[in-house]
Amino acid sequence: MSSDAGADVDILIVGAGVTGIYQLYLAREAGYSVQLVEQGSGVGGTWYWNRYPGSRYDSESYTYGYFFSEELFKEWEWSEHFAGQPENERYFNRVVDKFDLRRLIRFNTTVTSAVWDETSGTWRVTAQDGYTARARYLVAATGVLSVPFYPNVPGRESFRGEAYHTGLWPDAEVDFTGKRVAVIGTGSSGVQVIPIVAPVASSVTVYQRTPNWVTPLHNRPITPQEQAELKADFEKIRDTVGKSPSGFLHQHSDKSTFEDSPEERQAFYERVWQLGGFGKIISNYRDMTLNPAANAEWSRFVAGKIRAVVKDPATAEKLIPKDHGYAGKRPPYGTGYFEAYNRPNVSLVDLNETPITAVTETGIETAAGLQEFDIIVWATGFDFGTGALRRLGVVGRDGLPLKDYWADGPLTYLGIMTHGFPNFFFPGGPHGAAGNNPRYNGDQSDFVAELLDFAREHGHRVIEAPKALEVEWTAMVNDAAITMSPFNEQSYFFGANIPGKAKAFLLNSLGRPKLLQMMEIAVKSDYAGFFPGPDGAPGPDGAEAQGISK
Ligand code: N01
Repeated sequence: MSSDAGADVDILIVGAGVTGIYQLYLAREAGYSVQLVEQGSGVGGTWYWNRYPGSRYDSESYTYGYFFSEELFKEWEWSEHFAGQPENERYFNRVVDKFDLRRLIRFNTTVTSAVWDETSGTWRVTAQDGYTARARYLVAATGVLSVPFYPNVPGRESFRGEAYHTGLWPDAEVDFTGKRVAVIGTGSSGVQVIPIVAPVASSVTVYQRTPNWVTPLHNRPITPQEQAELKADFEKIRDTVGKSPSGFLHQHSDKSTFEDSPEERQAFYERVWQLGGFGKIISNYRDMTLNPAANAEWSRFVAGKIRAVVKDPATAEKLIPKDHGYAGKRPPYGTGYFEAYNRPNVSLVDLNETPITAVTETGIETAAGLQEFDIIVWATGFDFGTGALRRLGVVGRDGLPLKDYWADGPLTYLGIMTHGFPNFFFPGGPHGAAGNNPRYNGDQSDFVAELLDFAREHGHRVIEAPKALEVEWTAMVNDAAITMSPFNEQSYFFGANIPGKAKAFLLNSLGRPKLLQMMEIAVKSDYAGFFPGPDGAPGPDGAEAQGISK
C-alpha cells in the first residue's frame, strides 16, 4: 500500500536498533510505505555505538535476537552464550539484509524536529542535513540508553590526549598498548572495558564514585551440541521467553530466603553464583530483591566473593557497595573485573576521598594532585529513558513540546504512547521494560503494529492514547516504583545521574505480565477511546470503556 495523500510515507521510524528494525519489518510486511531514519551510518543501535573493547550482551545471545523468523534463528549461530559487540552488530546487519530492509533505511540522518500538523493529520519530520518527510505515523525507536552523559568536569575539553565515551566509541581501533589509561565510571560499561584494557595498557587508573555489585557473567563458547539443541528447541525457547515475566530463560525460584537453613542457603547461593548473567537475580530466592533482610544475606555472600578475589583488603572494601544492596542499581555482569585490581598496573581512585577537581591538558586532577594520562575513557553512562525522546524536537497537538509535557517525568500509556501526541509511538521507551529489553520492546512493537492495522481496517486516521489511560498507567508505574521495585532512588532509573533532571521512575516494575494484560484489555475493547473524532475531539473515555478504574 502506498502512502495516503499529504504524507510521503505512512510510517516513519527513527532508530535502527533492535526495536526499530523489528518495527520496520512489521510495517513492511503489513504493506505500509515506511522509511527508517538512523543517526549512525550503520544498524544495531546500542550495538553500533557501544563498540568499546569488552562490549557484549549480558542477556543470553539467543534470547536477545529475534524470534519472528524460525529460519533466521536456525541459520544464525551465535559463537558465545553472551556475544560480543562485533558479532551483535553483524547479526543486525544480517537481519536487515536477509529481510531486504536496508533499502528502507536512510543513514546519517539526525532528526532535529517532528511536528504534528493537525490539519493534514501528519508528522512533519526534519533532520540536521535538511531531510524532511511527512508521515502519518511516527515511531521513535530511539532507545533508553542512547544519549551518552559526560559529567560537567572543569577542563574536560582541554585534554590533549585521546578521550572517548563508551557510548560513542569510534569505529577505528583504539590502541591502548603501553598507554596510561584513565577509566571514569564503574557501571556495566566500565566493568567491561577495564579487564580488557588492563593487560595491554602500561597503567589503568579507575576513578570510582560508587562501587557496584559485579558478579561473573560466566560467558563461554556455545558448543556444537548446544548449537544443535538451540535449533531443535526453537519453539520451546521462543515460547519460554515469550511468556517469561523477565523475557529470559532463567527459571524463577519459588523459595524464600529464610525457608532454608544457613547451610542450605549457602549451598543455594553457590549454585546461583554459577548461573549466567541475570540468573543471579531471576533464579535467586524470590524475596531477594524486595525483602531487605534477604537482600542483605545475598549481598553479604557476594561481598565475601569480592574479598576472596581482591588481594588488597583496602581495595576490596572500596569495591564493595555500601550504599545499596544487590540490584538496588542495575548490576553489571563482568569477566575478570575484580581480578584486574590484582594487577600491579591497575589502581583505584575513590572519588569520595579525592574528588575530581579538573581535567587538564595532560590528565586528571583530584584533591590528591594531578595524574597524567594518554587516554581517558568516560564510562559515565547515559541520560536514561527519556533522554533521546526529549531531544527529538517532538511537538504535539496545540504546539506542545514533548520535553515540556514530560518536564516532571514521562507520562505514558504502556510506555508506548502519550496523550496530546497523536499517531506517535515510542516502543522501547520509558515505562516499558524491566528485563530482557528486546522481548518487552517486541511486545510493544507488536501492539503498535496491531493498533495500526485496526485503524487502517476501520478507517481511523488519528490514533491517540486516552488521557485517562495514560494517567492510569503512569500512576501504576509510579506506585510500583515504590512497592515492587528494588531500585534505589540514586539509580539512573530515577534519572538521578543527570543534574537537573526531574526525579521520576523511568522503568516498568509492574512486569511483563501486567504490560501484556493491559495490552489485551485494549485489544479486546477494540481500542476504545483511541480514535478521536474528526474535529480532534477526544474519543470516548478509554479507561471507562476498558473497565479500568481511574
Ligand atoms: O553507565 P552507568 P554504563 N564523576 O550509569 C559514574 C547498559 N549496559 O554505561 O554510580 C565520577 O551504569 C557513575 O558513578 P555513580 C546497562 O543497562 C549494558 O556503565 O553515579 N563518576 C557510574 O559508576 C547499564 O546499566 C551492558 O556514582 C561518575 C558510571 O559513571 C547501562 O547500559 C554493558 C560521574 C556510569 O555508570 C549503563 O551502563 C554496558 C561523575 N561526575 C552498558 N558521573 C551489557 O553488559 C557518573 N559517574 C549488555
